Amino acid sequence: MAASKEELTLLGVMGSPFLHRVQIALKLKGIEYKYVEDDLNNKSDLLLKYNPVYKMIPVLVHNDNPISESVVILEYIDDAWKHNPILPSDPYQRAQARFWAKFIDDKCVAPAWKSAFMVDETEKAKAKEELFEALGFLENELKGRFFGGDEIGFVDIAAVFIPIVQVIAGLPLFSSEKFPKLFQWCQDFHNHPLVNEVLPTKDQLSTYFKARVQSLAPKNKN
Ligand SMILES: N[C@@H](CCC(=O)N[C@@H](CS)C(=O)NCC(=O)O)C(=O)O
Repeated sequence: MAASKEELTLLGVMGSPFLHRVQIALKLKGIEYKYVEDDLNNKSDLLLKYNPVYKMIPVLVHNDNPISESVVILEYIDDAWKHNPILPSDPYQRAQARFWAKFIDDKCVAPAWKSAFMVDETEKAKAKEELFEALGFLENELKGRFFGGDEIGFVDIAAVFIPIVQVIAGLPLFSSEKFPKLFQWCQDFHNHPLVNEVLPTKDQLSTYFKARVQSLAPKNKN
């Protein structure tokens, strides 16, 4: 399937790891698109129209067909543009990649966020413990330079929040002693030229984090 660039629009907010997942996938495939920055404190009509269910970014709109949920969008991109595949071709390896991407969303994202931003020290320590348990599985899973082997793949892209928090924001989630392979992966992934091109700057990230911490503050107190 081919698409002209004016038919592809991505709604997002700079700094969001979920947005950057999609941007990395589009960059790896060399697909051009129109980027539209949204405002989560004053959501656009476009966002409400295209993602009325979750009202969340990112949303990819292809020929007026909206696709939501970053991991679903990654799979869509890989299905729609077959070159430079993100998922492996072997069915079992594909299932494994999907499993680990789901694991990252279910077990890593929230504890990482809490261990970086939670104010309550007890809750923060609890989140860190949960995060370390989860990262232990990822450390074990990392067999090559990237989760995708020699090249970046689905799981690497799903795990982009790690270098975003650890390297760009400078909020270390873990040390090289604790998870040596993951630590090295984090540097390699962040320094990958295609990835680096779409990652936010420190300033963009700090604006995003401040807004998110404020809007999620009541939830983070629990
Ligand atoms: N599971 C979603 C999560 C996306 C998400 O959390 N987006 C946040 C920004 S980072 C959002 O749009 N939040 C809307 C809100 O807080 O009202 C995905 O993978 O796309």
